Amino acid sequence: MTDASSSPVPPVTIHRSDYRPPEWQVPDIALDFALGLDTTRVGAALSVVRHADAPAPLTLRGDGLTPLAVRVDGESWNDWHMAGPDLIVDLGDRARAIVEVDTAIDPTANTQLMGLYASNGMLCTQCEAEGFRRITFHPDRPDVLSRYKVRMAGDKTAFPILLSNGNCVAKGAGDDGSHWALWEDPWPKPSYLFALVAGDLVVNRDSFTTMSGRKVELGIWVRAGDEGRTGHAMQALKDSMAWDERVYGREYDLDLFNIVAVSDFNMGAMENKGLNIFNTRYILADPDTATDLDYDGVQGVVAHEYFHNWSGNRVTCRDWFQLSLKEGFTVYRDQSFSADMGSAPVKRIEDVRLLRAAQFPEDAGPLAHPIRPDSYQEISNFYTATVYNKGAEIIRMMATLLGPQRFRAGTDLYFDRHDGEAATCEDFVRAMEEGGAIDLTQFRRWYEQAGTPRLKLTLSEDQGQWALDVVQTVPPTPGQPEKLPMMMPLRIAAFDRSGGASLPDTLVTLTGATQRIALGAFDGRPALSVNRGFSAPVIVDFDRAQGELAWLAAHDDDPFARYEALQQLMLDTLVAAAAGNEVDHRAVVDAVAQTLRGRGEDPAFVAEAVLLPSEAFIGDQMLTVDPDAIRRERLALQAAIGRALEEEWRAILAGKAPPATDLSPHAKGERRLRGVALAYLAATGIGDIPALVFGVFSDADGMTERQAALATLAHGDSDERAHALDIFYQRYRDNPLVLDKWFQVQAWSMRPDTVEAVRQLAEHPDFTLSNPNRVRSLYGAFTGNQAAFHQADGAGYRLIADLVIALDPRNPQTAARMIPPLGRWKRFDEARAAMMRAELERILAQPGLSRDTTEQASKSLL
Ligand code: 0A1
Ligand code: ZN
Repeated sequence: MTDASSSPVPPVTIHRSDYRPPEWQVPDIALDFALGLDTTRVGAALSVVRHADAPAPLTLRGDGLTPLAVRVDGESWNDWHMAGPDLIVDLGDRARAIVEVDTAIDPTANTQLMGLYASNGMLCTQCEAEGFRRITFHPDRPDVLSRYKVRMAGDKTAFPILLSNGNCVAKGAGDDGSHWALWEDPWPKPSYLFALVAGDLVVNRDSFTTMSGRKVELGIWVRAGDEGRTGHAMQALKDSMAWDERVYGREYDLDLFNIVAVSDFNMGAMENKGLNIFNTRYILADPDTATDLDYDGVQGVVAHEYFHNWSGNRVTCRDWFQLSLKEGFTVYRDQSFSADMGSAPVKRIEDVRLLRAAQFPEDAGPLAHPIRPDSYQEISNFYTATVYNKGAEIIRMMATLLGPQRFRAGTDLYFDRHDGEAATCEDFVRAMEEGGAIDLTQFRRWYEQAGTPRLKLTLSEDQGQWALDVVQTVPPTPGQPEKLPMMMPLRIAAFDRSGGASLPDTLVTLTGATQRIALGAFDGRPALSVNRGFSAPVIVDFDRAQGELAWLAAHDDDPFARYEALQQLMLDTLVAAAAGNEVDHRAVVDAVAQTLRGRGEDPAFVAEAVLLPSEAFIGDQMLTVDPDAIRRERLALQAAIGRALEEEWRAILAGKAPPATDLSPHAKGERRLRGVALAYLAATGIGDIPALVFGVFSDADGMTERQAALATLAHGDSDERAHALDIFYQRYRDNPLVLDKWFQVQAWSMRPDTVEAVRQLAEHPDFTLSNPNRVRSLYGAFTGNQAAFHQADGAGYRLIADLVIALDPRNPQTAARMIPPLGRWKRFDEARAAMMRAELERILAQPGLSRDTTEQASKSLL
């Protein structure tokens, strides 16, 4: 079934420069819900106050709604009309009024999962960014903040649990089997933070006492049977609450904090005030069903949503162009939290890997935009890696430039000055400038300019004194042909390879298009460690001396820089090989062997460091991406490392895996390394390996090992592969999150028939377009499988375009998110580029295409 409630609206471009303050504010709002899965009646009473000097009509945004009754100050009212989907109420020269509007909605027909929708028999909401207008007419812009009173009534059997934001202040029952609850949220909030949940849920309860001694009741609500898998999320929540007090001085501000997990959800989770709603994927975890990465995901997302209570809710965004104000800052906060809770270098490696995998390609393609965009057609398309992850890097750079104390002074000033307000990115930067006593005039360009800066480095020597010359360029991006140099912190060090004095870790502030950095005296060319800790989100071009990368991989005192050196060594080898050059694998093999020696101490770091760069990242280094050559050469290098170090890999696997219940960083690291060992051994094609991998699969006492072994087998064509997939399916067919993994490992497969396999999996009885997790587990994994998606006959492109066309009428947000991989056509050969463009055009030719998909597909063709 498709979502008929909202008809396609022709794309209109909204510009940041057009911002005007609201003419009407809504200080108070009372909502009355008569809940039903097919029909929910909504009565809204908005107390409105005019802020415009002269009389102005009241514009209430709607999406697929019909006003059933309109009253003003208690009287039936006729002075209203519809302007497209919106309701315009003429209030004459009134300066304030109570405006009541009744509507009715059908949550079951809401397949977009925006507004109020039904999921598994329960009702829940998703309002960010513009979903509230699918529930009732409202200004629905983040600079209109209201105090909410919510009354909800419904059948007690169908909806035993009734939740909304704030505190439950009254409840009761009717004599017809219904019951009701009244919720009040004392904190004024924008409509995108409104939430309501009604359903049959069970709770894991706990409590947290804040730094001022207030006791907060915590509840994690899930479907019966899932409560045993909420412990990790609860611990993450309590850890987050304590961390935000300790690190940012921020205390929680209600007596209640609820989280509800739902299985149908477009994104990861949502920070609704006092009532976070989560994708089950980021709440439920136990060792039998969740991998260590899943555990980390739960911890990171619980923290992210909790941290939004200050960076997002207490201080919100003035308009959606400011999205990175809350998202970039909150990602930076959750990254810092996870680093504190586990291994900081490993966390940094993971964050940088994600940035390079998701954000760098975005910044280099047709959908590139600054972290504070200048225009959009559909805001849902701007929940991007740029706004989130590059946004976090921008905050991190300010933290680096200021140092911890001054950064904290800046954030204190920001929170104090803007508490209760809808703020801008400019407000944040100004607080950093004043609190941190720094001039960030030039730094503001990070908010304005898209594109990943490139630093071209050269070393020079004059009478034994060495210097580093840096040339900075920022590439042109759509609408921004010319760029100015950015201000950025660059951490460097230089080592004398023969053991002489070195230049220790040094922070340089780059500002110029060209800049010379004195390194001091060295006997010969020093080994340069640059962009340590990834201090700036840039691409570095630097011709290394023979053996320099291998030396740094072994000796650099910054773990991130050691990781980078080994990755660069691998990349150089792979890019040369994919371009058709003869390469020698020995340097990489030796460096991997050397790194493996540290595995006893820090297996997690070693596992990250010896992992080969992804196929996509190798492609990013090439003028024209050659997916087949990349696959071939990467497998060849993997096999070479597998064979040369066969004994080491076997030794890693011969040891006993730590118990799956041991979630210490060391145990997680050991499991990660075992997974890497499986992949290296499997690449060798040695005869007994499938049996060995199958043994790991069968003996596994938890999902980390089980999934790693299954994913490894899924690349091959052994009997063990089919057997393991079957066992896994039979065991977990009733667990949707684990079944997602079953689809995912097959879509990731390096087998040559993966396009066809994915097409067939889409016909599987357990596949459905209604569940975004399932769609992502099959098709999202597939687009990440470079050689399969870019199969030379274009079948992969067709598969994704067919999906977009089928999914768009039902869930435009999720459909539009599948388009960016097709937009990378400029990076591929002419034949592939033409086929990718043709699929984008075929999508655009569909009648009634959503605004989401239209914007992404049309921009992707430019
Ligand atoms: N603010 C949320 C992200 C989010 C955005 C839109 C959504 O609509 C489906 C849902 C969630 C976050 O950053 O976690
Ligand atoms: Zn967020």
